[in-house]
Amino acid sequence: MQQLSGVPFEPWLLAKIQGARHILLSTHVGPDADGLGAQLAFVRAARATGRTALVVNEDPLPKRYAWLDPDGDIGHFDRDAAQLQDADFGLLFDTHEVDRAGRPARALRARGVDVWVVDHHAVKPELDLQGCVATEFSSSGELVYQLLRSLGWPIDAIAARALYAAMSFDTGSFRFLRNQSQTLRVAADLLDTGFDANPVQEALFASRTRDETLLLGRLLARMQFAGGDRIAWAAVDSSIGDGLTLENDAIGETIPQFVGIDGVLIAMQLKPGRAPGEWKLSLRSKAAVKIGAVARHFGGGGHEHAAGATLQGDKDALAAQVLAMLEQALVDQLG
Ligand SMILES: [Mn+2]
Repeated sequence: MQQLSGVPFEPWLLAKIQGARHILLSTHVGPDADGLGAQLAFVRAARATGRTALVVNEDPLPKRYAWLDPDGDIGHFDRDAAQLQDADFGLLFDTHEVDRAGRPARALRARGVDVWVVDHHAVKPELDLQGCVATEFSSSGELVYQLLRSLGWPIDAIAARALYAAMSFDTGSFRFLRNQSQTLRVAADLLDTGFDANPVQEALFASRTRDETLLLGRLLARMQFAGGDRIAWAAVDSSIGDGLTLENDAIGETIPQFVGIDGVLIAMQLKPGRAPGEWKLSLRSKAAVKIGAVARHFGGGGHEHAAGATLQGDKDALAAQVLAMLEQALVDQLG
């Protein structure tokens, strides 16, 4: 049975967090600046109140986010599984799917420890969840800001920088605001703690590596158009990265270049998943079209304008199937 709070947070949610002594945080596989920034801020704040708070994610901290974590607080399962031992409460940030969080959340549940969620993605109704899911929030960073304020826990300059990075990442440098002015007020409050926002913006948005840039060139060369040039797409196997040194989901980082084309309303990428025969579908759309339902049709999720799914089968057949659905979505929504 789901028990989910919105914001303002229900007293039972705040009491549950206040009552925990050893909190273990985790986020989705392929961690991003939103989930990681939210984790770092929460960990610092929890420790300042005398609690033990640790982060153990499925995946290691990506190198490009090392600057976010000056004290080395972000752990990962293969190195830090022993840290799970003392946890009396687990919190999943930036996802509400235990399957997307990998082994840390599963290990806690297997021990009978409660694992609750703090997320801003549209929730899957069939899942048994407790915690907070608030889709009106720009980012998990903004949601965790509100959570820390409601708990009365402190946000120092390092935590504020992490939350600011989380918000900036998920809003594409404060462009995708869901028309909530509150997002900018939170960012302003965070900036007032005194950190320098310029290096944050550069690290997030002006830091593409040489090999990532070469990958982008290869992807743009493979890009095709469909739906009367309103869909830009590419379906690639792992050879796209041959000879390049790339981190997890370097392909996914290029999707804004697809949807950023004038006249294109939907971007679609199909790329190798983690297991053999598995493909990762990524979808983005401009405001005029929603693509969340297409991702959900394939068992995935996300937002209405940024969503994804994991597929099994033949790459080209899957791409054709997805494209047919996207073209239908254009007809259904735009006529
Ligand atoms: Mn997020």
